Amino acid sequence: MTSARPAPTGLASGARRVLTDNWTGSSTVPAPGLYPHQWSWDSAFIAIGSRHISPRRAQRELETLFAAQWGDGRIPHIVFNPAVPPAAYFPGPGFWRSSTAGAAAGAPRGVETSGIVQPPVHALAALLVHRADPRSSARHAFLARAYPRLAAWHRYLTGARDLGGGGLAAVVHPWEPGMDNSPCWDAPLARVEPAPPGTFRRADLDHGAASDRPTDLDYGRYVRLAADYRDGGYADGGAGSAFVVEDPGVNALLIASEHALAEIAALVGADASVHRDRAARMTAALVDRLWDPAAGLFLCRDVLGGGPIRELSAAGLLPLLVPGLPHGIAAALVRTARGAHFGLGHQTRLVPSYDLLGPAFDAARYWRGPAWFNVNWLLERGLRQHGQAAPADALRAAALETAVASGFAEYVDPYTGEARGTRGFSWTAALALDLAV
Ligand code: 2M8
Repeated sequence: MTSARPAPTGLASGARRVLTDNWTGSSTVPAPGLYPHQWSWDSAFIAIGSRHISPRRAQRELETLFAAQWGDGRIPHIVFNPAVPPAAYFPGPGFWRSSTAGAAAGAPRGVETSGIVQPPVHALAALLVHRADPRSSARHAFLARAYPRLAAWHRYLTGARDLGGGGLAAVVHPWEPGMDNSPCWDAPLARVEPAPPGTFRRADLDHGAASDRPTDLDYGRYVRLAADYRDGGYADGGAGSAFVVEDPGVNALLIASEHALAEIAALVGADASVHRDRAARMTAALVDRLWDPAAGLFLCRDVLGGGPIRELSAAGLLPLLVPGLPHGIAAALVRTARGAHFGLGHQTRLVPSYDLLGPAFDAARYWRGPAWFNVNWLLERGLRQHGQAAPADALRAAALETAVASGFAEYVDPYTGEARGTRGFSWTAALALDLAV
């Protein structure tokens, strides 16, 4: 229990219903229709919530994802369900062709996956799932089996993905940081020649309003980047990649997860100091490379373009989650969150994904302004960690009310809380449940 105010009526039963309806027997879809497979960071957030319903089910959620890990350590961003018709989602297994195109990178043979990754929230999720029921966790050797998977995952991100050479993990596709059409990607994406419109069919528009989704031009560029990565055998570090970005959200989650991995290591009798040392080194690199004192925010860095991307994204607030963040920087982040760009606690119901005053702000369009529940859950946790109990309590109450009132929407208008995107969205339900208990 994090605050005295009770959760809104119907929250727990509604959230449980969403998570039960979206459970396939081995994992949970983000939402039927729009997202009919297993997504990586969705499953981490879902496990954080479903541990309150069934710790064993939360363990299974993560184990199903880990079973699709590649030999080089990457955890793919989608694990495809073979029972779902190929045309139901684009790009599907026939596009990624992981088991053949990813063979050199160690893609598994028995399951089809995408070849890119998503933010590494998994060690944090695994630790929280373990804590929900340590006896069930021990009985199933959950942490003992998860630890080598998670260690290999972090080695991949800090090794092959240190494409900028400065000690941070880089992303090679806008889908990797999970904030698909963030205005932060506009400049680096402008260098990418889009795949011609007639060469693919957007299944997402069968389920979502075009005005809530990325544009066709965005999709053309997403397809080009993914196809080029695939055609290069999903190898990292070649000359071919046209999009290489260091994102503060991805790296903050990696550092927070590295701290969690240190705790997991201690629990399974492995060396925790490797993880603590790496977390400290990455925290220094994060501050050194991405902190912008004038903006009072962490900025993305365009590795190929050679400089900071001057767009203010909620990803730049996520380092609040980093335990060892210098005090002055944490205080500046709180000021920025409460200021005119993000409006925490006065102008907005929930923190928007992008700068309220930014030229590209759009309250309806996906990651270009709407508020997302995972981002707000992470910020609530970060605020609390840095001693900001009052704004954390207020954010928690707003998230709970908005989750129920919106029908557990995928995202909402940050000012009004009006539902956007799909409804009955799994991580909204899961994280609301986690905030409520
Ligand atoms: C969205 O991304 C997928 C591609 O990965 C899509 O638009 O089809 C993003 O919101 C991403 O963060 C999320 O994990 C995924 C599934 O919920 O949907």
